[in-house]
Amino acid sequence: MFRDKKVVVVMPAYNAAKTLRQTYDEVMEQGVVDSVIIVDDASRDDTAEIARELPNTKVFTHPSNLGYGGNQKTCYRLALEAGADIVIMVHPDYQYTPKLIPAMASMIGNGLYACVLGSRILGGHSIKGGMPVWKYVANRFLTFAENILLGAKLSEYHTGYRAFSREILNTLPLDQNSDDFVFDNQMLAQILWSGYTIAEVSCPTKYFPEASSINLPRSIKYGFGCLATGLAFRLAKMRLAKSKLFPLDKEKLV
Ligand SMILES: Nc1nc2c(ncn2[C@@H]2O[C@H](COP(=O)(O)OP(=O)(O)OP(=O)(O)O)[C@@H](O)[C@H]2O)c(=O)[nH]1
Ligand SMILES: [Mg+2]
Repeated sequence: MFRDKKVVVVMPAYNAAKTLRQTYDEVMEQGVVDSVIIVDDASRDDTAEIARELPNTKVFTHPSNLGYGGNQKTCYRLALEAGADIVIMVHPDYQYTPKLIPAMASMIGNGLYACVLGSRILGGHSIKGGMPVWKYVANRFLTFAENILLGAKLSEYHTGYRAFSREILNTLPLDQNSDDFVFDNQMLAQILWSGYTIAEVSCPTKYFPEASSINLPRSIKYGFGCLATGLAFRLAKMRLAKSKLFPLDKEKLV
């Protein structure tokens, strides 16, 4: 709990057996998390079996692999059903330290922000932490392009460490988004479309052999998806094209 608010951590999991327990243990050590929801996207390893052994944890298994975005849709639906006031997504591959959970929960719980990101770029140590140089360069380029297209000023759009208020999850048309990795990007664009301010905290980066890491072909697809999202947003703002992702009745004019 943060004050009287229920804090739920969601973990979209796919072949995360090697790192799931360690991530879970550190999440619970923070002392503010009421329960964990793990959605297993038809993993080929023991992710679901390990998840079922964890206390205070709801495990949901997709019958077939839907993808990272499809997984998150289930995560947020279940978190709302569980009565969460503050929802924090932590990847079960132990790349993001759970030690930031209390800080992120308080920024949402105090009513200051409806969305907080753990940024790997802000601290300036992402390459030292093992982020491949090509990922760093792609991240910086896409972030630059998206800041222009979306009219925002974020240090990165590609982190998987995110906290949300209940209200924002109820507001966004998440079902319209992709089931693939670009879901993450579409969600941030929808948050900006709805007029919310996105907060960032710096987060150390960790890359190690057991961690899951998106490969080059999927990264390229993701990169083009991000640019397409930014363009769709800008065209919708200029009233030049309609987009289901960015409905006019949810637009906040500022
Ligand atoms: N549901 C689903 N989840 C996936 C899939 N691939 C990866 N994941 C999960 O999504 C999370 C992020 O995937 P990663 O491959 O680590 O991608 P990333 O963290 O955005 O990129 P890196 O910075 O390179 O690690 C991990 O926790 C995986 O368990 C998939 O095909 N389906
Ligand atoms: Mg990863």
